[in-house]
Amino acid sequence: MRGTFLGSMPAIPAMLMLVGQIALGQVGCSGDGEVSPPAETCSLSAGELLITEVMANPNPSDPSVEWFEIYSASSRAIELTGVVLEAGTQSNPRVHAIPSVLDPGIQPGAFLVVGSGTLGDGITGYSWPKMVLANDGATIRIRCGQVVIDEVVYGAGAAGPGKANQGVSWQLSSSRFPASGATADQSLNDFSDVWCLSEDEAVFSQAGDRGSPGAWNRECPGTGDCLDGDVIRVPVHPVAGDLVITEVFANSRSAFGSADDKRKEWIEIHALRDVDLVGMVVENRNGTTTEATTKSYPIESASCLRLAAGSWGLLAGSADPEQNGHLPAVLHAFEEGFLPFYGSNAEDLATISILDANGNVLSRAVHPTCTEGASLNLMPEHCSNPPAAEDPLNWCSSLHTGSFDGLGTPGAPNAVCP
Ligand SMILES: [Ca+2]
Ligand SMILES: [Ca+2]
Ligand SMILES: [Ca+2]
Repeated sequence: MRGTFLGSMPAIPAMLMLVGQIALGQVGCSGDGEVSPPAETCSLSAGELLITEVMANPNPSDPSVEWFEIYSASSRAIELTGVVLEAGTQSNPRVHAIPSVLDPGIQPGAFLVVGSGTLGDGITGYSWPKMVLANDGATIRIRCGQVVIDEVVYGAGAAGPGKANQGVSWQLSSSRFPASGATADQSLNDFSDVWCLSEDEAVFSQAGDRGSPGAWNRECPGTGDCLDGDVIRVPVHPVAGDLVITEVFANSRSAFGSADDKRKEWIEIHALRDVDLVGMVVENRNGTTTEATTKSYPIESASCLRLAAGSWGLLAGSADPEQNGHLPAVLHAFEEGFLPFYGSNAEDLATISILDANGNVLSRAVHPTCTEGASLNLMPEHCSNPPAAEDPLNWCSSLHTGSFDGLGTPGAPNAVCP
């Protein structure tokens, strides 16, 4: 039956008994697919089921089987009787209620493909022959009564996945799947950056359609996901109060040469919670006002740049000890080097801010001018108190030796101020 229409075949309930087949035929819809509100009731919560893949424009040389994939993020086996499926534009959706006689159920962590035709061997599916997934875009929705379990709006200009490409599905990045049994937010698949066009080999179509119906998706590049060891995952972005800027080495002259060396300057950040620094921005300001000179350094990396709670991370102009003054391990080195401001005379203040991708300030240091070859060191008693770093009186010039070629405690707890 692979690759063939079965729309004229009778006895569809029997078809659905076939393991691993999407069957075609009448499954309780009538007319154009509109149904009355189901007599049978369901019991589901938002996010228990998620729409994870959409094939709206299959290759026409194959039977035009459109489908979408559902993943169960629930911790329980779910009965689908009475669940309402909608697909189509907001103004004219096709609506279908799953009757008890055809309820396929879905186990935790399992997939169910809802299709308008036959897919292929080994694919667990549910047939909704009247389903239409418009190529240009539409809303796919799963409802239980008036509760929206999940919905995805796709198409050109939509918030979610884009316009359908012929013969290629849109798939939610596997890195964005919640663990089975975890509480899922049905909005997690609402945005385009977590979807990508499938690059899977055909697993269901003789015409070479690409997708993974009923099987795990792959990881999408460019979703803002990051590498943590061998694992690609969603970064844990810090929020205000998670980070303290605890040390600044902004005046590398004298100790290392006659001018500041952009490879030898650094700042230290202390984390109060497990966070990732990828995607954040360091903003250095000469002075304390917005009118003053400002230079931004985006923290760009394939790595998550995890900074564990209680640890001290270095952001520097180089990761090479031979170049950076023999610093200990650097969490992130800026490709263009790094030159925090230090002020040209004793009255000058400088400001360093850690911003998130939207420009919100997560942490800020306002410090006095730096001595040549020595770091400015936030007093140890203030290193877990983010606002304290904004008071220049809480900083002192470090006298600590032995950690690198200058004076300071890079990557380690701060020294007591003299
Ligand atoms: Ca959604
Ligand atoms: Ca899939
Ligand atoms: Ca330190």
